Amino acid sequence: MTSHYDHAQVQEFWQYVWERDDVYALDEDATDPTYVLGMFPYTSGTLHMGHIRNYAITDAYSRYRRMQGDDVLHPMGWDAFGLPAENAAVERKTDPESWTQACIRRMREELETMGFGYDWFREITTCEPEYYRWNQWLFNRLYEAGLVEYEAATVNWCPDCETVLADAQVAEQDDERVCWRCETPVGRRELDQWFFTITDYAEELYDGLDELEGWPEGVREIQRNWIGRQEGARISFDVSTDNDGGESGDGDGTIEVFSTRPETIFGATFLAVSPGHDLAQELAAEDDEVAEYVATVREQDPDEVGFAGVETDATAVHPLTGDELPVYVAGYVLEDVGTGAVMGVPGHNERDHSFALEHDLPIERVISPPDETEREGEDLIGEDDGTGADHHGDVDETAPYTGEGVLEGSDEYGGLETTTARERLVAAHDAFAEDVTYRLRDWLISRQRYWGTPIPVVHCDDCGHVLVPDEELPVELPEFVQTTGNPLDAAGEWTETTCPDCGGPARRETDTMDTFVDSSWYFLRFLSPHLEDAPFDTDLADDWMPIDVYVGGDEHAILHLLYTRFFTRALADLGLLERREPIRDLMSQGTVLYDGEKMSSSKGNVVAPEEYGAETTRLFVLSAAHPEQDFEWTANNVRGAYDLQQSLYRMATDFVERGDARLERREHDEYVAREIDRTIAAITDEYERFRFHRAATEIQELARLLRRYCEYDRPHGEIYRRGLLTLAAVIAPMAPHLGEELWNKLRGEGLVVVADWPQPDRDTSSYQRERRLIDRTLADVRDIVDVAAIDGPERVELVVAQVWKYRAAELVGEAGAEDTAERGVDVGSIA
Ligand code: ANZ
Ligand code: ZN
Repeated sequence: MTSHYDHAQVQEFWQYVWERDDVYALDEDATDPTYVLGMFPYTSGTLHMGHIRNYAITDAYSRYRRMQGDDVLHPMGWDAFGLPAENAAVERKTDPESWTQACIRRMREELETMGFGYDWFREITTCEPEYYRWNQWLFNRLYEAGLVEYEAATVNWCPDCETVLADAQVAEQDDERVCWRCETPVGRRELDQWFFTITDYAEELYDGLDELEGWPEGVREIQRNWIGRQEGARISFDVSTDNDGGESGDGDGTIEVFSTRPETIFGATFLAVSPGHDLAQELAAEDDEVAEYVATVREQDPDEVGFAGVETDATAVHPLTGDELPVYVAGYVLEDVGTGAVMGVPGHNERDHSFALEHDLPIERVISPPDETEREGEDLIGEDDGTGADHHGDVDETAPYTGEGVLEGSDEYGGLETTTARERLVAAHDAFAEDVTYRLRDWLISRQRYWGTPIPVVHCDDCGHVLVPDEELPVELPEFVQTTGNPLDAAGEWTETTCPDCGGPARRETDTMDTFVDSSWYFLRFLSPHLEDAPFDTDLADDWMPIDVYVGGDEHAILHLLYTRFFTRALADLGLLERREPIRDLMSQGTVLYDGEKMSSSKGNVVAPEEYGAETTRLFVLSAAHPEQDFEWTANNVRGAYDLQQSLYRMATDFVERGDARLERREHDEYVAREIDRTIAAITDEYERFRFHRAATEIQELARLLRRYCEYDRPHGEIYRRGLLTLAAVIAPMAPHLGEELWNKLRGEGLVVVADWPQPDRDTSSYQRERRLIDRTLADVRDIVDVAAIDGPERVELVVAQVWKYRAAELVGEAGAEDTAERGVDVGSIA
């Protein structure tokens, strides 16, 4: 009698059958399929444990939904462009295309070995022209909609390789930033770069987060912080740039600053504009010192800028006091934040304070902490430093006070709370306008690399930059050549082209797109993967979107998940989509740990899944913890998953081969029948909530019960068979090969993958309650036995009394019963 489950053979057989019967293909006429998606993998060569866990989750859930009768969309594809492939190719003396395709072959085989059920007809690969042409087509649409900008931006530059370096290509060496290739210190350079103006959507993207109820609050909060909504006001200052006798010194006008604390205005002692501000440019044209400073800052690393700056000939007029304030150009003021200009309030802002110290500017306190105002006559400045500095106005080197409080030395606003003063000032003065700004920056999509989507633009001396017309797409990548800089710059023939507008000679854009562009809309391509005249089918998208469940690592909380939201909204505004949010439920899976560290190939601690067989790995990763929890990979627990399979297989084999069953009913049969129904109800509930680990526990318990059932007496044939079939069905989403094998043994026909999800034969709600009561009683008994063993029998009476009181309270207050059941009795505190 062979009752050993030979996983390799079983896996291969059922994988063949699933493919033959095309069981994962989605019916094209489905009206509203359940869309279950795992973040598609970057084609790095092999799957790691994070991938396996990710895809085990989506696979189990999609199989469960299919058995519940849903149409299910569960596709897979490859995030195939990117710098690592270019590096790998250079290292292995091949080209990125061959390397990537080899990775895809290997990874696809691994996915198939694991038995993940994908609709492979929908497979997409982002590095193939039939995919990336749509990146280019979408670029054109975004461009036409005004969402693309071409602007100078500062980039890392290696003077030796004469190339732009991505941040990831800049290495840290003895506190210096050096080129990863030649170790030359890296400089900065201004280059024209392509941007998507995601900032146009900042407000929407921020507000929309409130409605994403199916997203973890943590991810929403990370996005909120990233978008960085700031309420405040714009304040206008009259500025005069008249310098004595200057010929072109008639550039009078106003500067607007943005401040989150407009009520600190009485403490403003200077104005500062960023080196990129119009006023700085204007002044630089006349003032060598300013020009020199502007030029140095531009070449500096952001962390070198510090609080240097240059005073200009311009002066600003304080809108409330009429005082004249000096105007500086300062690198700490960022060009693309707020208005690119600030009022300097050194008494209450850290950066302004540092600047004031460096340039000997007055530091004034105009806000005091709420509790200090009462203490009449006391020194109100800063944390008391014992210098005895008196009332505001004096230079004081203590830290600025950045909190809320009460205004002082602020004319008629003195004595008001900061929040009140803020509102009144903004309402009362024309120079103030309420404003909201966002910290979010535009999305720089230019990469000076080869392995990405060519940006579909041509540069013409006469016409400027011109879009490549849709009918000429895709602009395909030329053959790969290995050079120091961007291989596309070296592709002479490829770069030379003609201008689509005037027909004159022109140069192709050699920047490629950030690979995050590829992943910003791939979930839409899965709907109609072979469509030839559009990136996706709008009608289908309206029917099938959103993604019902999206599972992936939380390292994507910002970039990827923000870009997908941006793209979806932009596409909706282009009329290509109705929905404005792409993802209903989001799940961030936890990390798989090994000896306390993240299991990763870079740490060399990845346990290759094939070592254990697909089923063991799948069962283990799902049963170890809730999908959102981290867990430790341990040989023991892996063994547990393996043993469960063997045991279920043996039970089914023994039953089928011996058929040693009873026909007439006995008393205890009813209990077993009820337990089967109860288990079905409980497991259904766990699957609905992604609690595969608890479903696995239920499975184990039912299996144990059925084994005892057989040991006690010959089992009732029908009941026992129903128990085994139930196990086959409910384990199938997690362990599909085993599920098929058991199903087939017991029924001799049909596939569990397309079977109906089991239903209880009766109302199980009362069994659930009974079961909980039994569990609790058992737990109590166990605790009491422990106490007896440790503290001796004399404590038992006390503990029993406490437990009784606790349970009685629970029965009375029904509402809290569920929680307390999970917490159990803390015997430690009782004893
Ligand atoms: C005056 C002021 C007084 C400010 C005060 C703050 C406190 P945080 O600091 O992150 O909350 N700001 C505005 N535009 C800027 C730019 N382009 N570059 C650098 N800093 C800029 O951000 C809000 C504050 O950042 C703004 O409010 C402004 O300084 C500064 F007691 O204005 B505040
Ligand atoms: Zn032209």
